[in-house]
Amino acid sequence: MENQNMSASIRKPLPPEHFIVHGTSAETRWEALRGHGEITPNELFFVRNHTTTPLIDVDTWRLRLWGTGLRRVTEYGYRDLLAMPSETLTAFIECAGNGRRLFTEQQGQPVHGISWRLGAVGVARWRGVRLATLLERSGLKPEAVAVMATGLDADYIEDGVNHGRVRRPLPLAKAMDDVLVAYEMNGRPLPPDHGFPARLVVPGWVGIASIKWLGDIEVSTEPLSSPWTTRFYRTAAGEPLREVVVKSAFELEWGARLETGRTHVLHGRSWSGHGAVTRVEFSADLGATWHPVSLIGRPSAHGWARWTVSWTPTIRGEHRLLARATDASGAVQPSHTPSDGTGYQFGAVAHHPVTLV
Ligand SMILES: Nc1nc2c(c(=O)[nH]1)N[C@H]1C(S)=C(S)[C@@H](COP(=O)(O)O)O[C@H]1N2
Ligand SMILES: [Mo]
Repeated sequence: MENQNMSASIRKPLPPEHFIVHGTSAETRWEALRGHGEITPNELFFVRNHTTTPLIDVDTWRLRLWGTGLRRVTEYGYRDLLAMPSETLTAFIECAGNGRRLFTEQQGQPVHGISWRLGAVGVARWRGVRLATLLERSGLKPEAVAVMATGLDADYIEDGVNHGRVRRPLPLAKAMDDVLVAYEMNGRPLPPDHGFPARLVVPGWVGIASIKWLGDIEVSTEPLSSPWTTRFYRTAAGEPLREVVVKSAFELEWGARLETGRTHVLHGRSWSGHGAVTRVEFSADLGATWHPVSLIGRPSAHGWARWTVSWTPTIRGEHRLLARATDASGAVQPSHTPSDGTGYQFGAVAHHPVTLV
């Protein structure tokens, strides 16, 4: 075992200083984002795979649109997509289970599922065709209400149950609003691990909505469901998850060692599926007092806010750093996230451990 930081399911290199591997998936180490701008480079972007990254032949690939909500079945090739009017969108993709490990580490609650810390999120500049454009060109009927994209990766089998291909419905209103059928990520063709040749990008919604390796899109005059709305990525009460909750993270190693008696410029990012981040505060006394941080530039609607704060620690020992964000909907990160057992949507202020030496 020379390099254990490998996943047979992911094609790109996963250097241990950049990624923590979780089976078929890999999260980005937050300290690896230090020094980067708003965009997460493709090489550092987290990967969430239910099975294995498929390699798709772009010459024979077709995207098929079909269903009761369309006047006809329509197929598009890669070149057809590239020839259509394109749009560019800066948006994060975040797994609904991001932060899951903190339910246990911080709140002592048992959960099952991928034990992400906070690295299952990234921001990219996506280019592609609006889903609305594709639907309209495919003869969208006024009675259509739902759209379901299916990936070309292998069937997802869990505990002997075959759930079929990864797929998840979207209400038509969201599909027509701001969803992109993306073929470019940060100026390059989508890398295989991120959905080549085309994926959905559903701004603000849980990552599972952004289906990779698009094979077909069903449009229906009836509401649709899949195991990814009825069994996975739903609340304990059965509601399919939609927008992600507001969160923050420091661009700092978990358990970083910092010197006392000197001023450190700490960097971090905050994001939300409910609108741009409007305010971020910092606390070094477990939330007894909060101090404003400086936002870098103007946070974009679907990306993240970058910020810095100066801090001069004086007492050696184990310490916790806290950042708390507010978004445009007025939501503020709470000090505790009630657990419904699913491990999704951990939005409480994270306690980032540091050792002061
Ligand atoms: N076809 C397909 N699409 C998928 C997935 C998958 O396993 N198969 N994983 C989903 C989940 S759960 C997330 S969080 C995002 C992750 O996108 P990324 O791997 O590009 O970071 O892709 C989504 N789209
Ligand atoms: Mo996810």
